[in-house]
Amino acid sequence: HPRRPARRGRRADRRRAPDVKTRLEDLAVFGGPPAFAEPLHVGRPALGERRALLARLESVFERQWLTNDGPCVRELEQRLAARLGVRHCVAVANGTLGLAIVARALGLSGEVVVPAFTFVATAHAFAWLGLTPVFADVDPRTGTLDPDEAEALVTPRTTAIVGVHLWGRACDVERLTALARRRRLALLFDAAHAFGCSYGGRPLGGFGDAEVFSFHATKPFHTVEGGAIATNDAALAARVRLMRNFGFAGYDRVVSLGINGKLNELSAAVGLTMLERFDELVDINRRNYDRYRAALAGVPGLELLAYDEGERSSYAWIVVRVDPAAAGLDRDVLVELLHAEGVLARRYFAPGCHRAAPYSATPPRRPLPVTERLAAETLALPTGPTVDPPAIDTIAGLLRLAVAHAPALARVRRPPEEAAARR
Ligand code: T4K
Repeated sequence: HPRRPARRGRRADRRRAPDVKTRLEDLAVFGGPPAFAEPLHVGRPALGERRALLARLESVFERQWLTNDGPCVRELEQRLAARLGVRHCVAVANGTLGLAIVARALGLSGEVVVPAFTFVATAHAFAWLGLTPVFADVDPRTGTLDPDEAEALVTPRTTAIVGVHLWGRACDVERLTALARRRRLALLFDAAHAFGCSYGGRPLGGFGDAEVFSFHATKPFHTVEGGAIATNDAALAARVRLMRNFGFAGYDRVVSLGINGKLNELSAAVGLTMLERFDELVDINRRNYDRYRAALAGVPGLELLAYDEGERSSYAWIVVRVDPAAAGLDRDVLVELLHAEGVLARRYFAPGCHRAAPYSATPPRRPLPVTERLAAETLALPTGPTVDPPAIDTIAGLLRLAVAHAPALARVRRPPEEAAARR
């Protein structure tokens, strides 16, 4: 198909979801106007009720107590512990630091088994401490750490197993718990995606030695930057609290190694306000997920990641797996096409961590075929309150149109660097 100039007089209306495109020549990669003039992001932050937030911020400024274990942080920790059903919840500056602090508090050394298919922060948190992340493959069905693969990587130097509740779907907690007990290893969960999700009907947060949440702005519950360490182990919680604040046990008494991992009062105020709206946001995400499911039904080669209806989920991730054999084109062609339309889909999580620096310098100890495939085939689409059902129909329509004309589109693929440079 030749490139056609954008049609005049039909600029996308910002207030109204654009029409579903039905003709190949209307696609932006072929010169048509982008479906969305205002780009749609994956991970667009939501906020709580603005007035409630401003009132909280006002009281923070009135108190002149801006950080260092202030009243908003304490209230947030209590509310989170209650919601997660855990005895201790320690708020931290971000999820990465949370993982690193808990690793230190547990005295980890040597090697830590982590899934290769995750955001790079899972590995970085341990590598930053001089530990060696050893990458294990994941279960093809859930994308989470495969317990057999994890066990095969345990050596005398291994001190911990780290599961990641990818996209809010729980790891095989039962088998990982049994493995950690059998091999006398610490068990941590990177619960960065897992706030508001459950396993066996219990909220994620209370499993293993500790679970670590991220409250980054892109998460459905957030504190702008932030995170929390959740645990039922009182001694571990006490150590983590000390380490979060330079090891201070009193006015001027330092009793352990520590770092600055504190959450500030402004962030905690955002968190308290977000909590009031969290269930409503989950309902919106659920609505969007159902709409995507209906709109993508029957498109060959596109499989929407399913959430377990028997569990609680935040439905915060809309993940599509693109099977190139059945769809006739690959994930990267769809990413290119969507970006041209103003739909800033993400290739979460590509490449696998083992292919990112500094880990790529060392070959993985075992092959990682499932990670390789998932990293090449998964695509995250926008959701949250800024994405409404008609927009979802438009996005799904683009994907449907692309797959229907796969051979013509397979040619639009460009190297990712070139595509990024054009954005
Ligand atoms: N473990 C796992 C499994 C994780 O996924 C993460 C973080 C961590 C550990 C570490 O937790 P933290 O230390 O971050 O608390 C983003 C987030 O920064 C990161 O928190 C998150 N996972 C990861 C999955 O996504 P990037 O590098 O993809 O961010 P960026 O800047 O490309 O933004 C993502 C999208 O969100 C973009 O399309 C733009 C949009 N966005 C972003 C921000 C910050 C907005 O629309 N507004 C905004 O304010 O990492």
